[in-house]
Amino acid sequence: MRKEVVLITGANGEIGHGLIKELSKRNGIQIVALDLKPLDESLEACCDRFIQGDILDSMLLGRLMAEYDITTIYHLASILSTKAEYNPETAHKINVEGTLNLLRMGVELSTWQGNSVKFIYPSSIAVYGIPDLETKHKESKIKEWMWCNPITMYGCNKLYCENLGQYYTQHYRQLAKDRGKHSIDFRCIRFPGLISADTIPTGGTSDYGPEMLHSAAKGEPYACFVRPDTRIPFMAMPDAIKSLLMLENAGCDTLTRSVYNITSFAPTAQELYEMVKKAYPSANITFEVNPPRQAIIDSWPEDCDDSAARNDWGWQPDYDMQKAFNNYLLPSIRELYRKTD
Ligand code: AKB
Repeated sequence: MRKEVVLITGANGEIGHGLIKELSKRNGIQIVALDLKPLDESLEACCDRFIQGDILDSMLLGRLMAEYDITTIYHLASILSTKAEYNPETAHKINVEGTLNLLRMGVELSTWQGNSVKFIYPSSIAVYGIPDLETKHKESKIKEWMWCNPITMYGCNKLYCENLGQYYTQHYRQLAKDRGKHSIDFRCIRFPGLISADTIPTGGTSDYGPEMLHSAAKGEPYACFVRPDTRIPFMAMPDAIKSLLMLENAGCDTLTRSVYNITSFAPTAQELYEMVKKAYPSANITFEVNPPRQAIIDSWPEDCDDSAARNDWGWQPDYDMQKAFNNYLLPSIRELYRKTD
């Protein structure tokens, strides 16, 4: 009897940490985790199996298919927006070819298993590319179909993979006579910048939010690389994890689309600074604008319209900015750095 499992790629990343901890609390869910780097110790007990390997390794994916009934794939592995700009072709390989491998794997598994494998994919506000600040201020709550003209390799990759996910769900091998009955069930969330109390992101452009907070907590100086008036949406990690699980559990007939915006709070960098200073009055935070990174952030929306997610699967964040800082980030971060002292 093949074991039913949930596959999580990019297990060591920020979302992976939160998702694995949350999923492992649910009865009867066995997790197979995959990452290029060795699994963080704190996650070991939560996973049924960890495989150190590459999503570009089709032999490895083939072996996983032979061994397990994979009911859901959370494909989290990717190279984020800033890092991707240093080596765009490598980012393309990992973000697009890696995703393609997993989509294909999902379709093959669905055919064998006679059931659609759920493919849960985190996309990003990086898919948007707003042409100028005037438009950014005017279109303050952007809908899913607006301004999809990304200016980063990461944003291009995410937007394209959203389309691939829909293609593999609805039209894969549409002219073939032996087209299988079952394909994947692709579901995607466009995330804002995420702030976690447990991990510090690497390689993103929204990282100034979490970096400002974690540096202050560690007593280290921090130079914020965007202007104080810069505004994009952010979200506390528990809400991001909640949204993935909600979308995964939503009934097919309630979903009117496969790609959803979600949002919770949208502070300026100055407002973030003030929250951090309130918690850590001696924090040494300055603003030193990095023009290319500023341009990336300026191309992302001030906030998103998440009414489709609210209407279709009841999305609602638990944390506004005050609650995110007071009830989640500050208590957990204080605990984290006390432990590492
Ligand atoms: C990044 O900054 O690249 C990510 C994102 C907004 O998707 N955090």
